[in-house]
Amino acid sequence: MSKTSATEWAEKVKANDRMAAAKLISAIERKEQAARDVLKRLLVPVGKAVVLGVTGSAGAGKSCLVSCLISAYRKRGKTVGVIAVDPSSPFTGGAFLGDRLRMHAHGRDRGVYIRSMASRGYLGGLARGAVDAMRVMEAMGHDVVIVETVGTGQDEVDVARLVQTCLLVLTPNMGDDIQALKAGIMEIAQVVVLNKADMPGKQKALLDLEVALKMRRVGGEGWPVPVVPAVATTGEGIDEVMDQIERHQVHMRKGDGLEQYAFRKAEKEGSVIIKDEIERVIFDHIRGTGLRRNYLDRIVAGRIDPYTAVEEVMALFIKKSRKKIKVQ
Ligand SMILES: Nc1nc2c(ncn2[C@@H]2O[C@H](COP(=O)(O)OP(=O)(O)OP(=O)(O)O)[C@@H](O)[C@H]2O)c(=O)[nH]1
Ligand SMILES: [Mg+2]
Repeated sequence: MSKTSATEWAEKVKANDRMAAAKLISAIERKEQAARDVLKRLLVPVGKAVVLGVTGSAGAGKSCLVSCLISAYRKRGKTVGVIAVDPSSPFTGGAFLGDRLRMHAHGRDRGVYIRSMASRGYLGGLARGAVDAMRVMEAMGHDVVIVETVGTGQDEVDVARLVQTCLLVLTPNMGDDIQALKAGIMEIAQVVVLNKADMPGKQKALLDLEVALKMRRVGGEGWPVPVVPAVATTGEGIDEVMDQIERHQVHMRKGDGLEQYAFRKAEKEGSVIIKDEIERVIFDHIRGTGLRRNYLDRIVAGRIDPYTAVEEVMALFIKKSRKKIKVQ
């Protein structure tokens, strides 16, 4: 792709051109070189947008909650960009989220841009796609960017680390979520929303959460993680959720908090991108040499193990490309 067209494309995204943004996110999903060319031209100042994460197990009510948050921000005159990274969603790239997700109400609002990421068929590419899509949303100039992810794997934890304020959505019957707490997802949440507070078990769940939160230092320096009961289908408790987000934003942005966030984000972005790029560069390097097939055949025949195979390929690559590293 020519430099001019990449620059033009990037300018369109920065001017909040929705078609250009949609095309770019599709190109990101297909891992096209063109996407990389445009992304390089989308430098965004950290902290301009409020960046929120909404995570929690499947069906906890994340999309309903996001829909409530959109309405609340719109009432305050803020524009909102949403990325739903949702493996259980039947919707793929470009589609507006459907009825079940209750976001269709925002479909015609020009101040709202919702995009679900096609995550099926990706292996380890989920976080990278979301990282890039977040950059696109911020570059478009939205006041608020929200990322919805199912909080089960490392990818989602990675995405949660890239946001400023992460909301963990739990429900009163938390069998699975207790596992999530153990798995460490809780450490990255700054606000816990006990959704479906209209269902039985609310009081017990609140007590359990209180105990779980007391047992560990969570949410970052000097921030006691609040638990807010809510009913995302009716909007009950959303004002309190908004207040807690606002409180955390103030807390996070004071002192060098924003700088710390920028550092954490850059570190995470870097490590997510480098894993992908190293794989790509190595495969490009050996493409057409027959080396890959040779190793695969030997692995299948049981003559070599995959660890040794990867070590050998890496060694070959590193020998060829090693130059003196100079830090600028
Ligand atoms: N009773 C009750 N039902 C709710 C509440 N919030 C959401 N639901 C219902 O729970 C179901 C799942 O809601 P979603 O918002 O799609 O949940 P999600 O976490 O986004 O689901 P995935 O994206 O598939 O992981 C829907 O049928 C909602 O109507 C709530 O507060 N109370
Ligand atoms: Mg959802």
